[in-house]
Amino acid sequence: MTSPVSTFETPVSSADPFSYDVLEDPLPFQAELRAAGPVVYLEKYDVYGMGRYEEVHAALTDWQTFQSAAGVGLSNFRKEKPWRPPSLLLEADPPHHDAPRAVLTKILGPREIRRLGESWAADAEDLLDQLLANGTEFDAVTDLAAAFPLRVFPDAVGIPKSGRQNLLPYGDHAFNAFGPANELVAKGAPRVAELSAAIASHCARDVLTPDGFGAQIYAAADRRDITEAQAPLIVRSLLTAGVDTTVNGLAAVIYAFATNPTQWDRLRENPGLARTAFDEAVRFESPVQTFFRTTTRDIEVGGTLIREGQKILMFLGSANRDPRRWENPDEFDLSREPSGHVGFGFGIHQCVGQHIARLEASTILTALAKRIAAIEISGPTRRHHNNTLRAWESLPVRVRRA
Ligand code: OVM
Repeated sequence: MTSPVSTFETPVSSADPFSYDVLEDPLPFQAELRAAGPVVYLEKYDVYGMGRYEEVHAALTDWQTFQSAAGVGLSNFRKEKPWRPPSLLLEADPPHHDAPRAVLTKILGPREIRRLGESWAADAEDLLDQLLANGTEFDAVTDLAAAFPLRVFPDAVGIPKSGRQNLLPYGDHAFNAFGPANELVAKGAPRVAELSAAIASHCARDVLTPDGFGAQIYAAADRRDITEAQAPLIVRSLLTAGVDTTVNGLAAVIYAFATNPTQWDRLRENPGLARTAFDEAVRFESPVQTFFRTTTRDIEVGGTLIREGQKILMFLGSANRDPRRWENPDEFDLSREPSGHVGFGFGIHQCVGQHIARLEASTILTALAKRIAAIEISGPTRRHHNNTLRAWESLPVRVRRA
């Protein structure tokens, strides 16, 4: 008998990962993807998909083979003009990537941002005072998950007070733009010029407060760590990547607690679990569901030969629920060790703002855990559809005071 080495055929899927049904609930599609194989050809978009942890993790780690500079969306920057000047971090590879990355790594480092914790704790208390003064029912998306980041993050960057209403719509479009040119992108198109101009106006040296991340980025330009021309684009990265992500990360953790009350009891008994809870929610919901890479050479993955120049869709949310890697992946469980999840990516591009995100989340969760004995969903929940984000439009909740 001959060994059947040449009979392997890459599984093919005709599914659309950016369709209404998948965006409404991606879990059934992700399970099919993982079951089909380590690499699946997604014929609708002529891309390869990876839904299992092992391959997603390996691709994220191998930046030499799986490049970012051709864009981390479906659009191939080698062939198509990007909708905006590419990000100097997200859409770049070494060596160009490294100076901007080093600057942000320092500014957003765990020690560097510690000073923000105290004032953010006061902001969290104040927000909850106002919220609970109006009663015990509210929308956990608008009134909490969006309200808190919008209260603390733009000030931390140091942008002007006016124009902040553009941050969420701009981020929503930026994350849609990583996907195909579907109706979600079309819906955002009419405002692109206006929103891009508004965001760019917040990135200029002279509008930024002297104490924020923005000013620190310009200080790095003054030291020649980066060029003066790079500085505004690095500020833009903070404003693009730092708002919708944390809003949906907070919404994810609040939803997870509202639907898992015994886990809320655990957090209340041990508020030191706030950071773990946030990371577990990032694993569980994966606010950033997907990113693409582009191959720089022919490579074999799981028996499939992928040609140079192919787009690869990495399903971070699917990897984070892969039963090959996680015990009971569909359970939100504070006793788990969630580190190793790929919800912040992995490797050289791993979320540079993750310490900020954890600080925002742990601050608001700690304040909530002190005052709130129970959280429950009090009405119909609504997803917000986005080509990249797993997002919420509305989470009506009722809370019981401690
Ligand atoms: C950026 C950026 C980084 C991460 C995510 C992201 C829109 C953007 O550098 O602009 O999503």
